[in-house]
Amino acid sequence: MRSLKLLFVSTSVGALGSGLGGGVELTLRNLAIALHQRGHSVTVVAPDGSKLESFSLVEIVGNLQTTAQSQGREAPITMPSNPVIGNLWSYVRQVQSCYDLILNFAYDWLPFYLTPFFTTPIAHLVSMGSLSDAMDQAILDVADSFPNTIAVHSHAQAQTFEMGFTYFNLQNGLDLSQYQFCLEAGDFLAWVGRIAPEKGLEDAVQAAAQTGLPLKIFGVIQDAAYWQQIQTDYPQAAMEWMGFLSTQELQKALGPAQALLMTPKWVEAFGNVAIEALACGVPVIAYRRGGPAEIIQSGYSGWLVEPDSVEELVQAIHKIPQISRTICHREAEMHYSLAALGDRAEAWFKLILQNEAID
Ligand code: HBI
Repeated sequence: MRSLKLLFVSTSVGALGSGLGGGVELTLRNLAIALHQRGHSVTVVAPDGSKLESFSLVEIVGNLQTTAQSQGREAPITMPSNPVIGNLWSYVRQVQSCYDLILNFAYDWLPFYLTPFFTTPIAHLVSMGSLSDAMDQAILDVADSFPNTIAVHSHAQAQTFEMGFTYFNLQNGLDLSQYQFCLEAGDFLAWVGRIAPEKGLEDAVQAAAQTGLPLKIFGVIQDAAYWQQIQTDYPQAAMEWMGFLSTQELQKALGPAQALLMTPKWVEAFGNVAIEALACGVPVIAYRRGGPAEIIQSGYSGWLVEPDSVEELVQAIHKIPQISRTICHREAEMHYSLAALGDRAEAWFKLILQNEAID
């Protein structure tokens, strides 16, 4: 495939490196690295204050968007005065002819609405499941008019958009060179994620307590009241909050875990923490729900259990010795490396640009 000139347009809820952009920041960086490694040129345009090592970054001023997941299904389409999302796409329109393909990472109405007005093709990586009727319709309109230009991270995420549309399942990927394979297991269980109700931490605490294994908890305390309630409800549980660690520190502390517990109450679009655990050789025990259920092969790289069943979590914890940590590590290498992500991204771009000579 010939070298493409790619323009990445970042999420609109925060500057890159601020953490406000959540999983999308990691995805954007990993995709840029994967595609750069294959000889494509990547330019990133993002809100003012963004940081992204070793890529040309264009910073755009303006007021950030309100996070889509904090709105309701009937939420109207809104933008603040001097919206950064509007300024981002005004810049993109001016420079579009310098690029072969534009990749949108924002979960906002404007980029989807503007798609037919652009001459350079726009590919959209949808970062979350269905959240509002307005966004569903905007995504559907683009999927209908521009086949293959919508990508998601899992089939489960795509299925949350009831109306159904053709999509490309990009899944996700990590820079595995940052994760150390840890063959010997220690004597604790792990849980990683934002400490918030949709992540179901209370189930992991109950399950761990029933097995007598301590639970190490990693992640930002997003909902302090929720965290306080868990400590009040389960005073006997051997659990320890390890803080919100950098990738380097997280993988070091996570490596010796007997297993990672994933207890999502909502449909996780993907579940990056599942592939971080596999990369370290840590089996994953997860509810059969959302992205993690498409990453973990039950009995092979971990165990998938009936959603919301603490009892089945406990049974799976007793079956951890049946899982090979070497196989967990190899699963990450095979499907979730930057090379694997780059393969999928190129296949997606080929589908979009198939009418143009890019081979
Ligand atoms: N909300 N309005 C809006 N726009 C985004 O781009 C967006 C968001 N919420 C979350 C989000 N992006 C990212 O954190 C994804 O990683 C989920």
